[in-house]
This record gives sequence, C-alpha cells and structure tokens, in this order.
Amino acid sequence: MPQPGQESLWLWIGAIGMALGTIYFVARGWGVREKEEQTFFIVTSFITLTAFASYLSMATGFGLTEVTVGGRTLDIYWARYADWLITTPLLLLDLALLARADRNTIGTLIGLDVFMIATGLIAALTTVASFRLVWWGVSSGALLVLLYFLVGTLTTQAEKQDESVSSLFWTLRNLTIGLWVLYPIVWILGTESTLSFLPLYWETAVFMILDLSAKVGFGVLLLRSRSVLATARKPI
Ligand code: RET
Repeated sequence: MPQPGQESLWLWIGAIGMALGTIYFVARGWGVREKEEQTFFIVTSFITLTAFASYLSMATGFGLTEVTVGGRTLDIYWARYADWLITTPLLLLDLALLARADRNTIGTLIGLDVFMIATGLIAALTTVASFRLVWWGVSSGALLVLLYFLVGTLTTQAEKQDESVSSLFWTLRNLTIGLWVLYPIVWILGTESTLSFLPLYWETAVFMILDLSAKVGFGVLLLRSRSVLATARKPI
C-alpha cells in the first residue's frame, strides 16, 4: 500500500475538520423534535461523517493508489471519489428539500451527479493521458448540465417557497455553484491531468479547503436558522 507523503498534514486537518463538523451538527440536531426539520440535520451529519472516514482513509494510506501514466507514477487518492459519490448527492438532497423539489427534479440532479463522479473516477484511474482528458471532459459536461438544472428548474421551485426559505436557498445555491466549478479546475491544474501546475502537496490543501467549505460551511449556513428549516418542511 503506498503511503501519503507531506500532504498527509492536510488530510489529517481535513479529518479533524469533518469530525468537528459532524459533532457540531449532531449536537445541534439533538434537541430537534420536529421530524421534517430533523431530516436536514440527519442528511448534513452524514455528509461530514462520510467525509471524515474518507479523509481518515487517505491520511492512513488506505485511500491511496498508484496509477502509471506514460511511464510516470501518479499518486491517486481514490477515496475522494468514494466520498463524493455519497456526499454530493446528499448535498443536492439538502438543496432539493429546501426547494421542495419534485421527484423528477431530484432524480435528474442526483443521476447527473453520480454520473459526473463516476466518470471523474474513470478519468483518475485511466492510464492513457489523452483518455484521462476525454473522461474529464465527459464529467465536466455532466457538471454543466447539473448546474443548468440547479439554476433553472430547482431555482424556479425554490422561488415558490416562503421568502426566508428561497433566500437561504439562493445563498446555498450560489455557494454550491461557486465551489463546485472549482473542482474540475483544480483537477486539471493538479497532478491528475499530468500537467501538474499544482504539486500534490498544494492540490491536497486546496481540495481540503474546498471540501470543508462545501460540506461544513454549507451545513453551518443551512442549519443556522431553525425557523427557516421549520418553514421549509411545513406540510402544505
Ligand atoms: C472531478 C474530475 C472530473 C471533472 C469534474 C469533477 C468534479 C467534481 C466535483 C466534486 C464536488 C465535490 C464536493 C465535495 C463536497 O465536499 C471529479 C474533480 C467535473 C464537482 C462538492
């Protein structure tokens, strides 16, 4: 099993940050009695709990593999993709619950998302450099379509909700768009594309900051106001 190098510093910080986030969300959700409201706390706690396991597995070497591309050996943290495969649909679910999205919208968003992460994993594990870029392109295409639905259909549905709910939706939606588009950019600038503008050490740091913002930052903003959550889930 290959072992992480210097970048393990960031992986440990990521694991600690996700653990603290989980403890905070569980503690805040503990006193919530309203079932509909509890859903947000449950979904959000599982997001950071999953990421905690992923970061721990990367820091301890389990989540790391080597891929040889054109004679060069790349260190690939496959555990990221396992994390994202579970947590990005849950982040979308939080947004969709807030917007009271219909089943087809939720299905489309999550379907595109799983497709995006799965093809991103293929990009990361492919051994031919040019084919890695092809899969990156396929995955990025899915991200663009996903964002299109987020801005279109999901926003239309959110705007039908109470003003406090749609305003929280706006904040979280914009945070999501702003952060998610950075992932394929970091990937292409980092070691995965073999361009390696960003060495593994810095790439790991940037992904860690993005992951903490997209999960813990997102969760803090979402769970900040109990009254908004109650309004969002009040049976119509
Ligand atoms: C990859 C590489 C291939 C191209 C694309 C990607 C997109 C990844 C995204 C990840 C989002 C992760 C989040 C984690 C939560 O903390 C797989 C990097 C498009 C959008 C939000």
